[in-house]
Amino acid sequence: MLLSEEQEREYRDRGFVVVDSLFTPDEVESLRESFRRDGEIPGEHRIVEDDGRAVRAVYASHRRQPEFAALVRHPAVLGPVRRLLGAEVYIYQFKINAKPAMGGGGWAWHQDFAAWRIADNLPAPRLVNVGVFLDDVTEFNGPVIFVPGSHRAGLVRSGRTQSDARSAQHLDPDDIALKPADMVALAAEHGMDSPKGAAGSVIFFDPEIVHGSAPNMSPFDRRLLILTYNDVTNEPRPLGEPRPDYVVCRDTTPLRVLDDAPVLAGVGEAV
Ligand code: HL5
Ligand code: SIN
Ligand code: MN
Repeated sequence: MLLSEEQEREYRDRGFVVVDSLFTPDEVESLRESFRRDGEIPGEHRIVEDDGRAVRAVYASHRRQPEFAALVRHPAVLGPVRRLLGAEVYIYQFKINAKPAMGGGGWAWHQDFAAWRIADNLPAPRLVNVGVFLDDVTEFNGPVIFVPGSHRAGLVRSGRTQSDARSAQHLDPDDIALKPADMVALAAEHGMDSPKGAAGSVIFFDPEIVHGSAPNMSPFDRRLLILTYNDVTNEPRPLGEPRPDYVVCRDTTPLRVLDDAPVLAGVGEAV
């Protein structure tokens, strides 16, 4: 399974492309169930909102839940990613941003590669992000907003922009947030776009595209799963202690496509 030429062109030009309803409602339900199970497991990999209670994000679920282990090797995801990068790939990061109804927090304007360069000394932006909608995404529940084409100019800022880390476990977009003046200029040049769609839709997006999202004040959850694949030859070269394996996976073994359906029904192995 691959993207069409037009979809591939859109990814390169605009920095993201949406594939509607790539996964069926049954597959989505299986992933949600898996997330419910995984969300119960305490540990550092589970990041909470500032109130100390609601779950903000959960990392590395593909290490604990077979459905997610299968998802990372799903042909509809891994096929396009390998093609976009023209390389063998492994999972650099796996996270689910929970953004629950009635108060799930927002994510500041940022570029992902800035975080990975600062925190992991990652050599190049040779990655592809894959966002999987676990809920219907609408204008109400805090969709991700992209600045189309902003990936083409590289990093806007390369250092931390906030000195107090918001999270002890990972770099929060707050720590590398773009400045208001950056956003004024970027929006004037490129405009903005926020893909909406049914649960099961997927966004492929560039590691250097500027993006962020507002809090979720709606009564609808907005769970977003994000898989980040890295070119196996682009290993991080941490200057100090490497970050925990649940934030930045160390296993760089090239992923092989699982070719049998139903791959999301729990037949995968941990990766
Ligand atoms: N939380 C990630 C990390 O690597 C970085 C963010 O959206 C990706 C900016 O710590
Ligand atoms: C992100 O940048 O990782 C996430 C944005 C979001 O979940 O809205
Ligand atoms: Mn991001």
